[in-house]
Amino acid sequence: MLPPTLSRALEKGAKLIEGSVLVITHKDADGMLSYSLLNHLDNVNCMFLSQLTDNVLENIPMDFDSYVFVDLGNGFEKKIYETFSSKKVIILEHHNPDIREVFVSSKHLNINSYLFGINGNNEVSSAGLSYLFVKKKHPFTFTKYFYIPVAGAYGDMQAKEGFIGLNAIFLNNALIRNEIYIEKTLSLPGVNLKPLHKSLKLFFESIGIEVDTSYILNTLSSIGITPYKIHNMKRVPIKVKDLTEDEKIKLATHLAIFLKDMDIEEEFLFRNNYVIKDKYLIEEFVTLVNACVKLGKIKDGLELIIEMKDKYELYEKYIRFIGNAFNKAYRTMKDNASDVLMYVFDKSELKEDSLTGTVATMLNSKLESEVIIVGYDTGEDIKFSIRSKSIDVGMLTRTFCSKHKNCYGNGHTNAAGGIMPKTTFYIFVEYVKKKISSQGK
Ligand SMILES: [Mn+2]
Repeated sequence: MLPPTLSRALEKGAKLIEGSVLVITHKDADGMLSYSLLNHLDNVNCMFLSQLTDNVLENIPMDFDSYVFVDLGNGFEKKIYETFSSKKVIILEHHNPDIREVFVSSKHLNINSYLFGINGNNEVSSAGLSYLFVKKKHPFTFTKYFYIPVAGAYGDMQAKEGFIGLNAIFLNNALIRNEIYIEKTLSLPGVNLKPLHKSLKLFFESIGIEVDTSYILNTLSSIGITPYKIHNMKRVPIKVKDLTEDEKIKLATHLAIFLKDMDIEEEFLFRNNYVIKDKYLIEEFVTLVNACVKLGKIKDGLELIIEMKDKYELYEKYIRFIGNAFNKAYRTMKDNASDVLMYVFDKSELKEDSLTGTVATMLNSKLESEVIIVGYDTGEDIKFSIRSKSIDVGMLTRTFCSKHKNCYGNGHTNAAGGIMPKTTFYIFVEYVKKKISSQGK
């Protein structure tokens, strides 16, 4: 159930926003999903930011009637209010505010989930708040798109232990309306995004077995699966989605026998997966949304999210976009056993400052270390993303930023980020290391 206080605030917000609207959102999957919902308001323009700072705030165009800050704005409430004092402003946030202060006026509304007793770390995403907001604005016509807040929660890694709170309500509604169904699928990494032989290689690696590509290709042929197909007169590797039901059964049977011979539990082979609109597995949907927004392809993002158009080709592009940078960081970090690992890219190595988050998430899943920090050197500042498996890096980042000049940072328990002057950034890294070692890790 929606807390009545939140319901009233959303209602107030729906009445407040009018005329031309500028949506200012975060350049990640949850931010893009939020925009796809807020785009259902009338007369909407958008702006994607990888990080809000005083400077960025001052450069936001002033010629709109209303402003919606979504997935960002936490910590900037006062500043936003001062900058847009004559405008109508709503902040839709799920980042933990340090001060439980409401910052409200007749023109300014701060809808941060925490102010309404909702944990923004795992109970609701920005896409969730955006859904509820648009629903208040168009209560009778806005009846679909429950899958979008579900994807937003997944994108913000809120569903690691299942969907809870408002996220669970969105999921139930999506299931009831058949926007999402649960399917048992082969548990292969990168399923449908990577070539089948690569997925299989990663699968074997995940259970500690090194096999070479030719072995996998031969095995596939030997059980009657052709690992390549002809597409546009070219020979391209197949993906799991290209397999017929019959071939899937053949492959699953073969893998099951293989695992049995190796004394490995068969459960490894299948898992429950959420399928969105009969088309995308939730993880690939979110990856593709992320690819669209990071590549600056907002129109493709909307076509993907709202119309379920096929955007698989953008994944290849995205991988080329980040692949080299990821490999470089991974190579330098992989043999280092420290608790805190850091890599700072310069402008020639990483094409976009908003990619630090993606690279950090990828490194965090591949490396054992407690904390991963990935920076981007802008010349004066370091824009960074920080990931951890068990430490509240959001709190660490916010605490540090509140005590140091010209530092901006925000985040959730396992994922945070910000921007700092270079010298302060290295102090921050030491601060994180000290915090980790004092926890006896
Ligand atoms: Mn978010």
